Amino acid sequence: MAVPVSHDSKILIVGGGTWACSTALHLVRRGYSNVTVLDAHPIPSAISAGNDVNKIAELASPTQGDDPESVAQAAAAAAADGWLHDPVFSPYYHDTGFIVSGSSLDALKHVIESEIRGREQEYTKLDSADAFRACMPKGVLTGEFPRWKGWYKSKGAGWVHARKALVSAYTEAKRLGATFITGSPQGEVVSLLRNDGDIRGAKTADGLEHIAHRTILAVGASATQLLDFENQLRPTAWTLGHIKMTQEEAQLYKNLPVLFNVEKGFFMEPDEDKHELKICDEHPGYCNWVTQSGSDIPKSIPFAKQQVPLDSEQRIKQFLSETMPHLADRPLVHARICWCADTRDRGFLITYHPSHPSLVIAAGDSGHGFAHIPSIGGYISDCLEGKLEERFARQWRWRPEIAKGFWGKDPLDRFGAGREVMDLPPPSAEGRWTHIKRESDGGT
Ligand code: FSA
Repeated sequence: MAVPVSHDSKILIVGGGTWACSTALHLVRRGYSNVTVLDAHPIPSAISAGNDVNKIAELASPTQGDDPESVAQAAAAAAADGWLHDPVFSPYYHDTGFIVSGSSLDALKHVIESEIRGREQEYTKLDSADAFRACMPKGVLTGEFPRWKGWYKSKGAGWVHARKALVSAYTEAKRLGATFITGSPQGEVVSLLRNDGDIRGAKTADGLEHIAHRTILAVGASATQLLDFENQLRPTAWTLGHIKMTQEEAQLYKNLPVLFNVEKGFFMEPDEDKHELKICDEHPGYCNWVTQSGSDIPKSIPFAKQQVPLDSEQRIKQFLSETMPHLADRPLVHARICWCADTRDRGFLITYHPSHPSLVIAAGDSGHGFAHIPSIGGYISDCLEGKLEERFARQWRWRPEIAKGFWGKDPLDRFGAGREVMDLPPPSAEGRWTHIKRESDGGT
């Protein structure tokens, strides 16, 4: 056993993205006085999935159950509480409503089972193109919505300004005393410090060893590059593109509900600063498979790219042509891939490492981690203190037994793009990526 943790223990957080900043904030709020965050990029990091103009957020109410759905709902309820009541986060939540939809029978069945059943009274059914169009001001949804069926709720869900919420968590954590060492080489972790079977901190690219009582590994999809996760994590990339809107369009598009088709993609209102409309095409994700020596299971290795594969751009255009054809020919002014890390059951992985007693794992966002920024750091802090409620500890445990064999192609309940996890083109295969020119603005 590692020595018990106290408020003056040195806590090292490896990573400075969504979950790391949330954890730093929760720890300093609890009175920890020696919290250090390391990240290779200044915050908000250009490669953090959380560095984004918007993400979908849905409110949820608390529940006591200990089955996977109840645990996920209880965690979502804690996040909702933060979005509604924590001044660090509440300015960034926009309760504009949500449309969830699909086009094929399989996808619609999934939407009903996962989203609608038991909550029918919250939603209005959308059965025709006119019904979709009526959810937004005239002139926004001009498309034909071929074969689309959906459900609309006007409140209790919407979007969050991801980057602003991330920066807000960072700023408050820093104000309350957390130390952030960012940029390369000083913040770039090259390895965890192994000592006597335990992890005692991390080494940065400048050669410094940051020794700590506890190390929290919260580096999102990069986690498998620092530690063997026994096949539990699959780094997977999603894709987004922006188009430029005029001043008048930005006005017309204000406060729109989120429109999400689980097999085509989604959009939210244009961002208020640059008047850009972000569109994501929906699909089971892309991986970058690399064979590993000594293992017959390949590993997906993230790389950064401010472009998307051409087939993704095609799907973005297709989504626009079905919903807002007047925008379908507008060029993308920005695009990027954005990495998440799936677990086999899409539950989080928040636990002490089974054989390194001073190492806390905070991983496995599974594509729905951002919306938890107000609260996830509280659970990670509970884990650090050895008091994570039993039902969360069980669902989020170290669980290689469910991740045996190669599961890397499993779409994991996602739709779109033929329901296949796709291979990313190599970063240098220029002919297979968009060629969007934009001065790097450090953001997304
Ligand atoms: O349901 C949601 O919270 C939308 S998450 C956005 C998204 O792009 C997913 O649509 C995708 O399937 C993946 O999980 C990454 O995140």
